[in-house]
Amino acid sequence: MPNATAPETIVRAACPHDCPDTCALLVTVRNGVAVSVRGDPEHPTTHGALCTKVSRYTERTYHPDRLLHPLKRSGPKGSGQFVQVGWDEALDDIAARLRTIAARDPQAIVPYSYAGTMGLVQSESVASRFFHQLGASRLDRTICSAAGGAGLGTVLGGKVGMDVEQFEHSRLILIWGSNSITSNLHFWTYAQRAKRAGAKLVCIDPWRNDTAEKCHEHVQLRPGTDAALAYALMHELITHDWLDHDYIGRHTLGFDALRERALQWPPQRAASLCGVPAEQIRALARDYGTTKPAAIRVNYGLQRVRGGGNAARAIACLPALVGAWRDAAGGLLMSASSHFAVNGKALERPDLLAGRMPRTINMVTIGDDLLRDSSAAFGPKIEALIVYNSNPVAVAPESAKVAQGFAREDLFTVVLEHFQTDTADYADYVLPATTQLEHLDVHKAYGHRYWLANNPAIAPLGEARPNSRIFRDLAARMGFTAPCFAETDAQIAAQAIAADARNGKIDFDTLREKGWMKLAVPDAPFAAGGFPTASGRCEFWSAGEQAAGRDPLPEVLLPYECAETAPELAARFPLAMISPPARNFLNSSFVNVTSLRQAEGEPLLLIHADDAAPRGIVDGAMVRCFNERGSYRCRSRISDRTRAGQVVAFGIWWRKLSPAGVNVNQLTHQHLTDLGAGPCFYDCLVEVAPADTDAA
Ligand SMILES: Nc1nc2c(c(=O)[nH]1)N[C@H]1C(S)=C(S)[C@@H](COP(=O)(O)OP(=O)(O)OC[C@H]3O[C@@H](n4cnc5c(=O)[nH]c(N)nc54)[C@H](O)[C@@H]3O)O[C@H]1N2
Ligand SMILES: Nc1nc2c(c(=O)[nH]1)N[C@H]1C(S)=C(S)[C@@H](COP(=O)(O)OP(=O)(O)OC[C@H]3O[C@@H](n4cnc5c(=O)[nH]c(N)nc54)[C@H](O)[C@@H]3O)O[C@H]1N2
Ligand SMILES: [Mo]
Repeated sequence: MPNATAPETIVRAACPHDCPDTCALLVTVRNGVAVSVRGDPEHPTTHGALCTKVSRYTERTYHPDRLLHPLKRSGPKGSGQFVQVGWDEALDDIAARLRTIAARDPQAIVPYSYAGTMGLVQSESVASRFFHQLGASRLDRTICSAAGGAGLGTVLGGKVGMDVEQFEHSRLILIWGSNSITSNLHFWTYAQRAKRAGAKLVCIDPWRNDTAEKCHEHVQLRPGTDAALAYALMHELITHDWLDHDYIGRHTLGFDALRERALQWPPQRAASLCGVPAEQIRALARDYGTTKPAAIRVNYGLQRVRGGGNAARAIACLPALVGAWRDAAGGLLMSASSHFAVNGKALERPDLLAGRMPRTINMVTIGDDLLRDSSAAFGPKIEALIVYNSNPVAVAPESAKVAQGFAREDLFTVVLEHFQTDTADYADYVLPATTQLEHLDVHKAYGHRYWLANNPAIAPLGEARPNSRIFRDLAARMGFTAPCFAETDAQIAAQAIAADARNGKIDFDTLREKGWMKLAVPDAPFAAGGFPTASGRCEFWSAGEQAAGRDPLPEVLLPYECAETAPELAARFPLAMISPPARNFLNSSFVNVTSLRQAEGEPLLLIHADDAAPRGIVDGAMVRCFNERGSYRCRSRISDRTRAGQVVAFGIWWRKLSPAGVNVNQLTHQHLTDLGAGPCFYDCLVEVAPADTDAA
């Protein structure tokens, strides 16, 4: 037990989680024990406040289920039976197995990682160097934001946009495809300040989420119809001449072509597709066209459908039409990450490939890909998977296939983890990783403009090691002698911050001391154009898209699974299901933290009374939610917060902590988005029945 009178130290740290807010943390340490984690009151966007999840970070760190020793599988795949082994035994054996596979074809080895930590050191630095040197398959890390990022990139030239701190001065804020109170809490603070100062807040979302409840208006559109809505808004801006002709003339490309396309979308046409009254679209366009400054906070919720990339494109055209970028409190924010100058080449060392061009596996289709044999088109069968910073068995789509793939007896799987997740259950070796309190890192953000340092606050628990060290140790056993494998975490962190005007005078040593430092990016970065596109303009019309054989203008593409595109499927599975994040979880992280799981209760399905009644579903009943891909069980909540014809299933539960041992991804599919090859989690038709009947 910590001695309550021992002196305390305060360590500056950063929240590692995949969230736009990337908070600055102050960790209080007494006798080598982290006793509390607080938000830094001095850091503007954190302003001393943490979400319910990270304020419980010590509960997660000292959780009795933390993995503290390397484990080796002792039962059948997926059984979760393991025996404790020493690090040397584990690493020697893993290296031997990888060497044998690599001797045949290193592409049979696949890394699988995402953003369990967003730290640049503990994510893709030593790990990438290791896989590059090995010549392993590359991974396309598409599972979250690929479609939206690609769509935004065609119009603005990258993940660039407003400074979140400026939203408090906006007069109109459209919160589009985002439940900010759940997933972007620190933005909401600025939106609330704007609201108190008289701004109007509008939420554009298929269900009346917590954020919509607190906005002045809710535009409740059908999932996957955002591009049509954006075009109808453009139609109104054009026909009423609520345009900034000067800005359009100087700083945009392709207005005439966009205009022609937009005129095909009168509000009544979009209204029937979006399921929104035409009058509401007209009024929204009037607000947007006549209020200055007007800001859009668009998040990734709307790009998890077939047309997600083009939806982001269409929305990204709006600010330039009305000249909103002229004002720091106008424009749009999806992700700000391209404002940071990160030295990716130094971190990841793609030069270690030395001319080899290994194939790329898309992380969204890992289910199918694990079940493929060698072929000329695919390359070698996947023989080994090294998983870190991700829980694919829970988070990847069509999980029956993912689990089937992971269950292959001939697949060699290593999982670096904090906890025995659904994925770790399928490992041959589970390696205990350190948490953010135990390792060093450096962070950029995607929802604000500060670099942050993460100083280690405590010693690693048990035998846990940082990802960086685990890959270094493996590299040594593989005989990789490049000097970059000898670099320390602090050296790597220092390399991450590129020498670039955008980073100002930031260096890692100063950053470690101060905790956080702001980029040198202007408040209104595009007031006079200067977009990072090929033309330097906001590109309504994209030569790059045309050259790629796609529509040079934003396109309206309906979901793979909806009545218009798949009528036979819709007759059998008539309900559109979306599966947005639960407030107390961060993707599948924190599901095993008891206090947070208790707050969340159990897997819930919102269903409208008009859908529940004919199916004999009563409020609070267990229901079976199913389609051709599978079935899962959850608790029904009859609610007018969703619309008839649409159910909302909150994610992402651990399968083994859910009724029937599966989660919502049992129902989702592996089709890819129009741009960016991303997932279509919210493009999914299902049927729902009371759990005790077997009608299918
Ligand atoms: N508490 C919590 N915070 C999180 C996360 C979490 O799991 N929990 N996840 C983190 C991650 S990984 C990310 S990527 C970020 C962003 O997180 P996002 O996944 O974008 O999460 P939300 O902000 O909830 O946005 C999803 C919203 O989009 C809506 N939506 C679904 N389909 C459509 C559509 O077709 N059109 C429109 N307009 N809206 C649609 C959903 O109803 C939901 O309200 O948040 C991060 N923050
Ligand atoms: N149905 C449905 N599915 C979804 C989504 C949805 O909205 N609906 N959202 C999607 C989105 S936006 C995303 S981003 C993905 C997220 O998918 P993932 O990136 O897989 O995120 P998590 O589920 O949080 O899993 C991260 C894992 O990394 C581990 N971890 C954290 N830090 C470290 C570390 O330092 N070292 C090691 N070795 N491990 C660490 C955590 O313990 C955790 O188990 O899920 C996607 N899946
Ligand atoms: Mo995400």
